This record gives sequence, structure tokens and C-alpha cells, in this order.
Amino acid sequence: MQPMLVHRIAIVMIAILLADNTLHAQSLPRQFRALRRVAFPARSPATETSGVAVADYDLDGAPDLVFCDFADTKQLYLYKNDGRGGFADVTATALPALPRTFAWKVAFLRADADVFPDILVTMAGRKLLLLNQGNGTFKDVSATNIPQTVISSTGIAVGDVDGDGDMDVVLTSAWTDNELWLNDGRGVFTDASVTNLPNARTLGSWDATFADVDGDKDLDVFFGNSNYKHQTLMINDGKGVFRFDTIGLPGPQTSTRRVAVGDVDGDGDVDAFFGNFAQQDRLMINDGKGLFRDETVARLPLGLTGTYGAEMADIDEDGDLDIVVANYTNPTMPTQPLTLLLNDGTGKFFDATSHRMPNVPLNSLCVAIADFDRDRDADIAFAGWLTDDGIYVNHEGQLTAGSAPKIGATWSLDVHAQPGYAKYKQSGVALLGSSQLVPRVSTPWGQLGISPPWFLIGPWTVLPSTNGTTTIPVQVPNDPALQNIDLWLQGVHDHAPTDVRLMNVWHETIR
Ligand SMILES: [Ca+2]
Ligand SMILES: [Ca+2]
Ligand SMILES: [Ca+2]
Ligand SMILES: [Ca+2]
Repeated sequence: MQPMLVHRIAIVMIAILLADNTLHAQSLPRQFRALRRVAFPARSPATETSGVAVADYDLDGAPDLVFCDFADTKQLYLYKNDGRGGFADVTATALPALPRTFAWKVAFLRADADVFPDILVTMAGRKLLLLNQGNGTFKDVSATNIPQTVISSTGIAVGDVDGDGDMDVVLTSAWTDNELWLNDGRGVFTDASVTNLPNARTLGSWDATFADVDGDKDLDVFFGNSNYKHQTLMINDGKGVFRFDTIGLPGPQTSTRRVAVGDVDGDGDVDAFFGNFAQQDRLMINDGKGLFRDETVARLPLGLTGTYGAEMADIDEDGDLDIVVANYTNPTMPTQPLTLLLNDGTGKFFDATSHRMPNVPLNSLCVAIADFDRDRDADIAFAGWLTDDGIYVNHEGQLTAGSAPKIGATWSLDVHAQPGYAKYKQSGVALLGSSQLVPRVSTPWGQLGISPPWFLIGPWTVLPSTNGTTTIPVQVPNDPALQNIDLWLQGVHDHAPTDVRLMNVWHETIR
């Protein structure tokens, strides 16, 4: 934008805003929303998305997404983050042509020695390894770099099991064999299942997850078994050879789809959440030595869910791990929204879905959590089964607008805080910059994403804690010269005595 125009629009806006400080609050009680005006590639018709994984594949600072699809038309979709939480479908240019067969699970991992995240995907009777070339494209090295096992795998766990500094892989199959692949450090994997994973081949494992359960600094592995058997924990000997945990995991025989791990009770050891399909999810609490107690009844909401996916993250920013659950519905169950289980700080969870999550029942098999719009909070991406995939944006400190600004009309810019549950007095302000700042500049308050000069849009505003939203009315001058001018906006939000942070960057073009 030309400097003269920047000046012109700024002067006009400031004049008008100072004259009209009327601030309207609107009802917005939920923490997460699907933002209509944030670009997210829709697929038509919506297909059977079975997996989603997150990583910054191009190392531009913004987390990107890969989805895999159970329909056999196109198996992988790579979505590049535009830096502001909007996504472009770069599948056609970034990914090689792939064999046409069902894909089930996808993971990012550092397979070879460079720092660029690579992709591993499980398909019907095969796996694919796609190496990130570092130039925005991926190369299929499946024929040379991975074991040619004809197993349909349902789960992927990535971790350095033998302590040699590279990422190894455990793959599970709900129907046939679990596998362990060791990495040679250059992204070439060999099948070490027989020597390193003895007696753990045919557990009926839908999923596996690594964690150091006994504190000896190597990765042990949970297997989530899907065949109404007991769940399995295997202990690493430090060299990547696993033996059965002699005591075993407690709890009833279940049908597990996902194992998510983290220290939910804050005592320094790793606990485990077993997400079960059409059965009660289970929570296993670690005694610090890798001995687990089933504390489901005392710590989890009780009831049947169709859990297929689950991730732990500190969703409400109170310092403990919460759980986001993706559910699939069979004909005997009502379709559920993505479920949010909040931790009370002691490892006891309560269902906060009804007042924090969008009330949109959907079948989803997988979730991925990252700060997609780079405003220092956790957003949620989900894989939709026969419905669109999507992102639920965390509105804790979010700048949005429901429509584009129009010449001569009043435009509404929304500043969000913590909707409805703020513990502290909150305030916020919106800034207009002259352009987007690429790359962003790190500050103690987050990443600055707009270039100077900056102009205040309205006064610094105290945000009502009841609904956590303030709408700033912006009277766009009736001046045709403003048409097609780009506006780059970023807010500053203060939602705790010592928590001042930069909000997301919002982009508009005046119509
Ligand atoms: Ca990126
Ligand atoms: Ca290794
Ligand atoms: Ca613990
Ligand atoms: Ca965010």
C-alpha cells in the first residue's frame, strides 16, 4: 500500500473512531468456533477422512496439516498454513502421484537427517514414506526405504526407541501384525519386529503410543487393543527391545481406538488415556515406576462415547493437560460433537463440551492440536468422516470480523477474550498496520505480524467477562479511493495480570 493511502485511511479512521466509541457486546459464550471467513479447503463431496497430522513442513513458522482419506480417489491432502491460520491445498504441487488405495493413518516424522518433516502414511496392504525435499515438495521413497510388508496398519507411533538419535516407528494392525521399524539415521527403515517386539505381533492393536512410563529415559510403548482384550504395555530395555510388562495394565477388556499419554495428575510421571469405541474411555494413573491403576470411575465422566481420536493439551491455559476427543457414531449412539474434557488440576476431568465447543455433532476419527493462527493458544483441527474437515479456532484473544469492510458503511471488528469464564479483568485493543510482516518478529508478547506504522482502531477496551467479546464499529469513509485497499490488523490482549499477548493477524480488503 502506498504511504499516502495508509496515512489517509488512518487519519479518517482515527477521527471517526474517536468520535464514536460506542462499544457493543455480543453474545459469544464458547471458547472454540469454526470461523466462516478463515480459508479452509472444502472437499466436495465430503469424504471419509481417517487421519490428520500437524507439522510445519516448510519451516515458515506456521503449522501445516496433512489429512489422509479412506476413499480411494485421492489419499493424501497437504494443506499449507498462510501464516494466519488459513490454509491452501498444495497437494497437487507438493505431493507425488500416489497409488490409489485406501489410506488410514498419517504421521509427520523426521525420517532422514535433514530438519524437514517427512510423511508416513498407512494404506491398504502397504505403507508409504514421503521424504520432504526441503523445497516444498515430497518424494516417494517407499520402494527403497521401508520394509515391503503387506500389512494394513491402523496406528503409527514415532519415537527414538534405540537411543541413537533418529526416529523409529511402531505400526499397529487391528487385524494382523504389529511392526517395529528401526531407522538407520538416513531414513532407511528395517523391520526389527521379530527381534525387538517379540510376542507382541498379534494383539489386535488399533493404536500405539510411546511414553517413558518408568522414568529410565527410554521409550516404552502402549498398545491400544481393539478386540475386547486387555490393553498392553511393553517396556523398553534401553536398546529398543521390548518385553511385556510383567504386571500388565488393569481395567476391563475393551475395544480401544486411541491411546493418548501425558502427566494428567501433575506428579511427574506419564499417565494414559485409552479412548474406546462404544465403551467407557479409561484413565490409567502411573505410580511413578510404570505400575498403573485404573482410576476411570474417580476421574473421568462416565458414559458411552464413540472415541476414535484423542489428544492432550492445555486447552484452558491453567497449567494442566486437558483432553480433546473425536467420536465416531454407530447406529445405536447419537452423533456427538468434538468432546472437551477439562482437567481440574488434579487429574480429574469434567465434560466442558456444552459451553466451550461448537455444538455441531459430527463424526470425526482424529484430531490434531496446534496454534494454527499463531496467537499463543491451542486450536483444534479435525478429520471429518463424511463431513468436512475443519479447524476450531480458540477465541481466547482473537480478532475476527463477520464480513468485509465496505466503502461508506459501518464495519464491525470483533475482539474476543476468554468467553464467559475469565478469571481476571481483561482488555484488548486492535491495531492497523501498513502491511503483513513476513517473517514475523518475536516479542515477549508473541509474534508481531503487521508492519509499522501502526494505528489504534478504537480505544483500549475493557472486555466484559460475561461473554468476552467487544465489537468495535468502524465507519469506512465514503471515498472510492479506498476500494481494494488491504487492511492488516492485529490485536493486543491482556487476560491475566501478567499475560499480555499479541492476537492473530486479520486481513481484509475494502470492498
Ligand atoms: Ca508452514
Ligand atoms: Ca532410533
Ligand atoms: Ca502422573
Ligand atoms: Ca490460536
